[in-house]
Amino acid sequence: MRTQVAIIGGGPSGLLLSQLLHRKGIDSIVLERKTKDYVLGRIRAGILETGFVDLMREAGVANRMDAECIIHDGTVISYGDTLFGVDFKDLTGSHVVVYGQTEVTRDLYEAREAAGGKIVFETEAVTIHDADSDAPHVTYMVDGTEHRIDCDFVAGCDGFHGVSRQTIPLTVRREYEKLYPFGWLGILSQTPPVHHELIYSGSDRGFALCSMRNENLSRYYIQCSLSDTPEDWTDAAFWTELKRRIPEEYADRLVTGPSIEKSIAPLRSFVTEPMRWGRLFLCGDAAHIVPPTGAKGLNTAASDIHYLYNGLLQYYAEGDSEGIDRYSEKALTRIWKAERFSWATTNLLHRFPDQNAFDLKIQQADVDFLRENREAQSVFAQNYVGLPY
Ligand code: RFL
Ligand code: PHB
Repeated sequence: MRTQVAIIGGGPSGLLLSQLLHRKGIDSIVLERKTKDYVLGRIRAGILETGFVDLMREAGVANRMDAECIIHDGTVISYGDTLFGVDFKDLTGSHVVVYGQTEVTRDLYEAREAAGGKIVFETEAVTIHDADSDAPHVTYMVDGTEHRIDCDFVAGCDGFHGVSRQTIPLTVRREYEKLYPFGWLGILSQTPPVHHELIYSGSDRGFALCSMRNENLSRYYIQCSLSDTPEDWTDAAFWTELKRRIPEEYADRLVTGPSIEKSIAPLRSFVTEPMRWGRLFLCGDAAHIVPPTGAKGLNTAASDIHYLYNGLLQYYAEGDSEGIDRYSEKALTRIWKAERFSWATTNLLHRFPDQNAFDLKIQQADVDFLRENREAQSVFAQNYVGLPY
């Protein structure tokens, strides 16, 4: 088989790239290790920056999102007895939207299938060959048979545990990582959200987040121990702990119900450099991970796709490789700022096992400064709604 761009990974990064390229007449094949149902069953991000929304529009897949998404003009931050709102609209003129990653992925799959796009599921042993030459190719197995795709470029959109990043030799690759000594336990429940905005709450029992997917679907998280498993937490124990970590006025009106999904994610900051090796480009979680506190995971994936898509367009339409040559540099410049914001917001609101009384006073002072200072709120809001591409 031959295609212009071989895309490893059928998550949001890979599908979005494939759909954008298709609209410009550039051919791609997506290889996905799992089944479509498995990919759609993963409950992950819920907050989209306007840059992501614009890309979905450019990809021609925004109709349902435009009809069903919820615009958020601000958020609530709470820390101990301190409670305040950050007004994104007032501070930046912009906003974010609530539309789940599951829905984004579903819309992208529907569009690719409607356009006859080639997506191969349940691929095994995907291997990228000769990425540092002018003629790369990818081999993979399905049902015990080996297949080969010859291509111009390979987009590594295969997430943190994929093969693409590992293809870049260790002599070239440099990795930066920070692990946090806790995870997030998340549940999804068919209950109305406790508040019309998200509530980010630091408490002496640890962090909690009240989020949502729609007016009758809530997503809540609590900071948990890395050794915890979802089975350790009954729904009742989760609700009790959540109520202890959020301001009383919200705890009193929280509507609880059975969880329809419960999972734990460890928190990690990670960046690999460079994001390009020859004709292989890394995008999204394959290249970088942020702790979810800043809602930046999926949004940084989208900015990578923006840079790569425009670079490939420039290459195919004008024969100019400037965009793809500068892909890694452009993507990383934006990513490191999202890494900084996600790290800082995590530090601001979580309890760390080794925090002493001094550290807690500093945390409170940081929160107080943010509450009192419009410029500080403006910096927070600019980062939250998304820095320009
Ligand atoms: P994905 O979504 O991981 O998709 C990668 C796809 O590649 C496939 N794959 C392979 N396919 C073929 N061959 C191989 N060898 C392959 N290896 C892997 C995988 O099956 C998968 O389908 O990466 P992508 O597209 O870059 O998208 C990134 C986002 O998914 C990610 O940044 C966010 O979901 C991060 N994230 C969250 N972000 C937020 O902003 N808010 C959240 O609440 C939030 N929760 C989460 C998250 C990430 C999680 N992970 C990765 C463990 C919760 C979790 C549990
Ligand atoms: C979510 O709704 O899943 C969500 C929202 C905001 C975050 C992280 C996760 O910062």
